[in-house]
Amino acid sequence: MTRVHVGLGSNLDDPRRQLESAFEALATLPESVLVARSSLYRSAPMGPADQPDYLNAVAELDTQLAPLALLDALQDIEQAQRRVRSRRWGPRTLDLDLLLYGDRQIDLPRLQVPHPGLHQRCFVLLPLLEVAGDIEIPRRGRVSALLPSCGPPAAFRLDD
Ligand code: A4P
Ligand code: MG
Repeated sequence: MTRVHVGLGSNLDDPRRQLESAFEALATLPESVLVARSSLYRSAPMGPADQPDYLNAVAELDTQLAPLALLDALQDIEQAQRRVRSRRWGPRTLDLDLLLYGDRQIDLPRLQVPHPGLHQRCFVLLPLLEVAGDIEIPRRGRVSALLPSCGPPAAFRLDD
């Protein structure tokens, strides 16, 4: 088993419900166990401003799926929640990013791990800290060292 972290994001069609369904789907992934889920965090959009605020969260899983098989499974979940890919950084019902795959560094056309933007994004680092503690991000350092210089946008934890 390898411990992995998945970032969830949504800003369309009832984002809270989108993230709830995504957590349910992640809990049923083959050869995998959902270990922990973070709170939900709200933030203004990074990128084009003419779109709704986002909700983001992080899931922690143990998996025997290889990295590309896991990416396929994440994209199947996105499709099942009717994600329509339009412009880059545009609004979406569900975005699942493979943030970390153990301590592996992967640089394939379809998959870069750690996720390229992870270390700069408050809306990823805050929920990651909640589930993974002060984890080391390959090439980037510990979450606690990255948090002071993350964002904007700022991210705010929602009450449960
Ligand atoms: N891909 C490569 N590496 C990965 C990885 N580690 N995890 C490839 C997932 N996918 C990865 O992704 C494009 C391609 O990236 C995939 O086909 C996959 O093979 P996409 O999800 O179709 O495109 P995208 O998400 O629009 O682009 P990108 O650059 O991945 O954007 P991000 O980084 O996902 O950011 N603002 C707030 N507040 N909160 C957000 O969550 N998210 C985005 C999208 C923009 N603004 C946001 C937020
Ligand atoms: Mg993405």
